[in-house]
Amino acid sequence: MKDLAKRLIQNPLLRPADLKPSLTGLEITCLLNPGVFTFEGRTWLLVRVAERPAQQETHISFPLLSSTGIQIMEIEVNHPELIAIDPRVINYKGLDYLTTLSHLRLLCSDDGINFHEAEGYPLLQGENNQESFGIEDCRVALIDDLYYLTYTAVSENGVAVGMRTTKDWKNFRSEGIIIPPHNKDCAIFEEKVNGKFYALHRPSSVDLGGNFIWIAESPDGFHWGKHQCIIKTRKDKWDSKRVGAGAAPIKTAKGWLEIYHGANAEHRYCLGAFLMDLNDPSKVLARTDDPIMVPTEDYELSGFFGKVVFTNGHVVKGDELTIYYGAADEFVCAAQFSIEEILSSLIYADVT
Ligand code: MAN
Repeated sequence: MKDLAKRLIQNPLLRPADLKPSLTGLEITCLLNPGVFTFEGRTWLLVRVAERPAQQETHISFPLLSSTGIQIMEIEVNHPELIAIDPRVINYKGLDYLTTLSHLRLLCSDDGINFHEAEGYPLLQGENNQESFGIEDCRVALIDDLYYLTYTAVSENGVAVGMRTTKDWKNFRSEGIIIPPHNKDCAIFEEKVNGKFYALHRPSSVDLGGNFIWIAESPDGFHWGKHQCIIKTRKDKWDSKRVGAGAAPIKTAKGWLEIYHGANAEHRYCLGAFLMDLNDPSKVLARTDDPIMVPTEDYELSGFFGKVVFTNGHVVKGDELTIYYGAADEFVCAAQFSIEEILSSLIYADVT
């Protein structure tokens, strides 16, 4: 299927071998799903780095954070109580675990293409028992002079939205879990609307409801309420199984434009877009019928988890939208779009 993305010829911009593991004994398995922001005139990525020990044929092993540091869990591949059918998650003795432990790493660039690790900036790791399986897929929103980081905080208690704030990327304040499990894909609008903060997020219910996008309001950016479901999965389409917001919505004359991911039952992740009312973002005005980006390149089709394009960060310059995205859950890539072209592909009817 044709899509609207102009992929950079330099893709993949980053591969696991490009960075050093955070600890001796671990390997970087995946670099993926970066948050993106501009700071001191440069483009920055907050890359998700997923690590685990080198795997042996006889055992599955992965790191966990505990109060005493990183511990390695090792399970025999033939263990009768092990279910290992998804490369990302396993079930052992009835409990779910992730196969890698993720932290977030800061990389910067003068041209938006060549990124290097910035010296003197910390890496961001899970900090407490709500983050013991790692922190993932961080969105960055700049409001006034404060950066709001919203990320997926994973632990045995579930998958939740954690928040940290910073002004200088050296000192961070933990704001704790702002939305409890099961929830992820939280993107805060970078401007208040009628004096209120707004955020998109994605609760999941296994038995009733679905993996739908919701919107919430807040008086201060930390306490969220008035939740409403605004975008649902669509039967038999590319986004039939789950949908989730990308980065902060883009303000256009026609409304707030959101790039989102959608997956089908075969776990193929594509990107689409929808448009929210400028004065009341809980009103969805339009949505793309077809995806605007589909995994088609080799680096998107095969990797740690193939057939995935997943974005949670971008840079806007006039009509040019550069999205940074995780490809096949293993590489960091970039692609450019025309915002006008995305707006023209929206359908103004039957949007949920
Ligand atoms: C989930 C998350 C993402 C990941 C996709 C595709 O939505 O774990 O981090 O990129 O699945 O595997």
